[in-house]
Amino acid sequence: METTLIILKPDAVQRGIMGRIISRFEDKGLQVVGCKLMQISQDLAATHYEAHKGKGFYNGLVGFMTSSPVLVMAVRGIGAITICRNMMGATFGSKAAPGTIRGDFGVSNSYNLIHGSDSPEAAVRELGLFFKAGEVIEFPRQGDRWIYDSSSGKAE
Ligand code: IDP
Ligand code: MG
Repeated sequence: METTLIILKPDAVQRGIMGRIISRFEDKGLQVVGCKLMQISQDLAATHYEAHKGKGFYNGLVGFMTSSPVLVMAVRGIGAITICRNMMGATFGSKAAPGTIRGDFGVSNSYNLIHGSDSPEAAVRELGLFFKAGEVIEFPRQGDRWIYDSSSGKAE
């Protein structure tokens, strides 16, 4: 089981498409185990995106992410990190494939609707940046019996 950090960026919140994006993850069988609307501070945006510091788009990125509230989510499932990245699509809305979130909902390369952790290490780090202890709740889901095949003793 993996838990990944998803951020619905200011454009997704302002455009009123949070529900449709969340539904895609729920429809897939992933579980939302943390969720809150928040205004990202300059410091938090800088820490979150520190790997991009110095790049041409960095100042614009930090400005965008702090310009209006975001919805942060912890999303859980077997292979959730890769599954979510694939569902998000390529970074640029102009290039993202149809069927992906970025491919279906946007055309912009910087206003690309969604962030998702790109590795297990990044997920742990980023979940720790955005959620306090107790804000991510790993609760059993009734429907998991029909989401995963556990007949071999191991959910898959
Ligand atoms: P990712 O979000 O698909 O992981 P990254 O390369 O990690 O993509 O870039 C982080 C974010 O920075 C992107 O989601 C996008 O909002 C922005 N970004 C990346 N490259 C560019 C660019 O060339 N122009 C404008 N914005 C960019
Ligand atoms: Mg990235």
